[in-house]
Amino acid sequence: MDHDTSSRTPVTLLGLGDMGTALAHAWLAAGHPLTVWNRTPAKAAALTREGARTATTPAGAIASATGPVVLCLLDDTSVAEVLDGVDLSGKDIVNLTTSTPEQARELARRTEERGARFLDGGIMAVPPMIGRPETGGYVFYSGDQALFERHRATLEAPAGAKFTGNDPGHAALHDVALLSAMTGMFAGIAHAFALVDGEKDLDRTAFAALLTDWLRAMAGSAQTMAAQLESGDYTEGVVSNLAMMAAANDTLLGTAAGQSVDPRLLTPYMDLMRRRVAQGHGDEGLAGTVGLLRSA
Ligand code: FVH
Repeated sequence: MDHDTSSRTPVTLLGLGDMGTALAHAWLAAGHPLTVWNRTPAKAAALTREGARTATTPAGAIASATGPVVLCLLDDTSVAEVLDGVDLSGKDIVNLTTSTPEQARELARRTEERGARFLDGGIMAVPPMIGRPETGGYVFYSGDQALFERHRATLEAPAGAKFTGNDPGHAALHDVALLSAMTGMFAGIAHAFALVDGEKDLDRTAFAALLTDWLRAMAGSAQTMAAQLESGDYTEGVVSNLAMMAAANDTLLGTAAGQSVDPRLLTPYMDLMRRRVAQGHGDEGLAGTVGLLRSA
């Protein structure tokens, strides 16, 4: 790379797992001077050959940091262990470790008490998407907005950056909300494949293409639900009403039984739909199930 590294903000990165290593390569490729630390030092070897400086302790790495100190560790417990007893005063801490909103808020409080500025991040990408803008990977950030703006260009080197607000828990909340929706989608996909799996003359690859197109077409229902939740009118824009969908669930369950498929991934949500219909809201869409979940 022929970047002028003297003009790029130096980055300090703690954690060289799969994601940390991908981030490290991206910052080096973009010409940022990089200091790395990892609990298992061998993981830094290749990066050192590419020009990264290696620190032997988290305290040493952070003490010499003049730009963002990025943590990309396994979990909140490992972050606490790595930062334990380290002087954070005047440092810019950016935590990209997956956490709950409460963990992020608590970490913000603890690091700011120790004199640091704090940003939390939630990575919406897998390692091969890092450093490749065409894949659409990005990171949610929340916390100190001035800190985000100061380091925005540096943070955008590995992946896009979306600031979600001053509440340090909001990046994690966005991250976990999207991952939760993804988990539900994976459950639906597993159920769909289970239905067709026993059929000898059914082409799974062709079926996957149909499934993908259908899920893509249905994903727009999130916008309809958002509009209904905003207005409080859950009948607004309804094209498929809840009473009809709840009745159709019997067909879904009957088919599962006929195909010898356990319906357990579907029935909890079907129960919510049935409860909402029983409350007299069969003319609505699905927005009413949100309130039922919140009062669970
Ligand atoms: N990889 C992915 O697909 C996802 C994509 C979305 C975001 N996640 C989150 O990113 C964080 C790091 O994930 P990772 O893929 O790098 O995870 P690992 O490869 O398992 O590496 C874990 C690193 O954490 C270090 N570590 C673990 N425990 C401790 C500890 N007690 N003290 C110090 N360091 C610790 C570990 O060190 P070592 O095992 O190499 O010595 C790795 O550097 C994570 O929050 C994902 O949820 C990734």
